[in-house]
Amino acid sequence: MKLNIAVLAGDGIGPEIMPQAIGVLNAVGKKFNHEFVYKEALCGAHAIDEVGDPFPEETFKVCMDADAVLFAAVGDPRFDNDPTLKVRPETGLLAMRKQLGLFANVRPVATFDCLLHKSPLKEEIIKGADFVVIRELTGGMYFGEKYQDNDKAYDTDIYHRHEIERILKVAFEFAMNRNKHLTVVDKANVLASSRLWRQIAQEMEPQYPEVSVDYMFIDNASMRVLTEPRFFDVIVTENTFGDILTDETSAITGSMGLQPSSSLGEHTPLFEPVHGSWPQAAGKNIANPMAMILSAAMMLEHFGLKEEGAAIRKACDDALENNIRTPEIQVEGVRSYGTKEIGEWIANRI
Ligand code: GGG
Repeated sequence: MKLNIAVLAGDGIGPEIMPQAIGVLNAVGKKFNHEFVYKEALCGAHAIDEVGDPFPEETFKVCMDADAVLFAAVGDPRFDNDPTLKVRPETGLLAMRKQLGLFANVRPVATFDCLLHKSPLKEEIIKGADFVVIRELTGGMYFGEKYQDNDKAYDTDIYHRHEIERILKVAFEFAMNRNKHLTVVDKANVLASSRLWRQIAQEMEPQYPEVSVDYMFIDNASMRVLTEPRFFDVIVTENTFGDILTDETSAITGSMGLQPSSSLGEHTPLFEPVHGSWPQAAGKNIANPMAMILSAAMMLEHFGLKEEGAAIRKACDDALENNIRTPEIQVEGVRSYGTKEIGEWIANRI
């Protein structure tokens, strides 16, 4: 198979973790006889610095022409402390999702047996946890009308029926292909937008009679993912709740550096780690490249390359089992490995 891949390394640790994913993909290409063609493009703070736009038109074209986008992360503290700035690295991320129509962000949460003790949660609670969070990605407060002056500010949490229906369809279908249990997470006791989500989910239930559906408020869900993670199979939720909930679930996996994701929708699918750009770690060769590498595995699986995806997952498991780990998940007293060394180890293991 030939895949044209748009490569958006972005900011912070992005330019360090991206080459590791590419090294692993090259090893997969060699072993399984596939051709992966990469085209790099600018996004985030780098793109603002170079062309004044965090998601330039040229990058959009590269993404649209590609079969898949591999994206690392955006964000730069230079843009964080001036509340009046309208152009930020993150506005590029939102523009990218909107312009590519990437409305469904799929974030799997699973444990690694050898890392159970690294979680701040009790092993007997998290062992065997395996669920997927489907986060709506192009609506809600992130995109609703905003206003800000010195005395007042607001964000509008707006959802339209068609946006809710299409993400719920993705979630029901995921549930059909898993353990047929869907949890709709909302705040329907307070928010009108949540009540519309709940109403539409209830209308759709009869189309999926095999799926058992429950409804949970976000505050309760935030607690239950940590106290009873095995309860969940597929969670579907709106943009902001999904962002927060999936950072929280890194407590289950043991590190933010282990959570990959895919973003699916109308145009080119995109694959990215859940974590951000971690600017404090940039240039130090300490960032965990596994979420980026596992995002590449999700990309291959999306195109039906199951064996190839499994080979990457197995190589990552082997690295963790052999203590080839970055500092945040390393066993006490054992030397930890750098971003580059881990990437190379995994690529050699393919
Ligand atoms: N790889 C994800 C990333 O770059 N995250 C930075 C960020 O600003 N995230 C907000 C969001 O995902 O909505």
